[in-house]
Amino acid sequence: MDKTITDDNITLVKLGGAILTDKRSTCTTAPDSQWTGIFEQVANVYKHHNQNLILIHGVGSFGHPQAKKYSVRDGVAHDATKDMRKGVCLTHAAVLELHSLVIKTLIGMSIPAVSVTPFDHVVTSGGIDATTSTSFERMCHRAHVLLQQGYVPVLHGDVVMDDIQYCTILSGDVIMRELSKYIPSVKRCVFVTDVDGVFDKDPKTHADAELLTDLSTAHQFDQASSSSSSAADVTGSMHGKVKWARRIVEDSPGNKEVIICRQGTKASTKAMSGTPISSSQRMTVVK
Ligand code: IP8
Repeated sequence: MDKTITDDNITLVKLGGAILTDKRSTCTTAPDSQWTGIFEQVANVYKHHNQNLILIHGVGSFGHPQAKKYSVRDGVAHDATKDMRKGVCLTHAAVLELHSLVIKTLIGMSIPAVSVTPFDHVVTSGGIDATTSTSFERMCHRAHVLLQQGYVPVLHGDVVMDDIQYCTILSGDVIMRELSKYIPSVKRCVFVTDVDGVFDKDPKTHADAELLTDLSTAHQFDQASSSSSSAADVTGSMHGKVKWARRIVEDSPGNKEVIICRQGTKASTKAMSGTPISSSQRMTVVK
């Protein structure tokens, strides 16, 4: 588990909930072969490339269904009749169940993975969009220090307490943005998901959907055709990813590469390993 850690070559990788879990049911992981394949790919990148990784994972069916049922994202702002405390407990418990499996799998592959749980570090003020980066500093600092000590910090989407609306949902996509702001030397942020990148239409329902290999932050989507998900998802699925990917680029124009790619592909290995990206890769680079 020895590795020299410097602040160069830090890559942030978010493993989406759609690849780690079966989003059609509740608290169900992806099939074993897919699960193992995802972490073997990460482990190979960690062991064979000079990258210092901070991992973030989405929660899929371990958190979204519970958060949806109790309207945890809106807290008491919209539904004072729901038992918010129960919603917080059930959502956090489900998230931690998945998180524990992730950590154990990584350690089993000799990756020095340690947990940084947002619930313990972040308190928002009036939901995510109204909250300033100051609220995320403790969490980001903790992850950065652990990285410098030679660990692979692992964060995850979570429920967090909110000092105005009682609670809200913090997506791993937002965590990616906050970490990249807090650690200016981060050069690359990679969203690993179940599609090759961002398409002009939803590729799961439109056979003629085209991959957008370069996505400008100014690109306008056709809302009607670019989203579809029957599964519970309280953080916006691909739209959420694109929103926060754009913010990462806009925070630091020209300084960070933001890539959206599919798990298990050559493209995602290149993206995670810091290899220069060529235009022939099947992925989306947000610019
Ligand atoms: O799956 C959502 O995180 P994400 C967190 O990264 C919860 O969007 C608890 C729904």
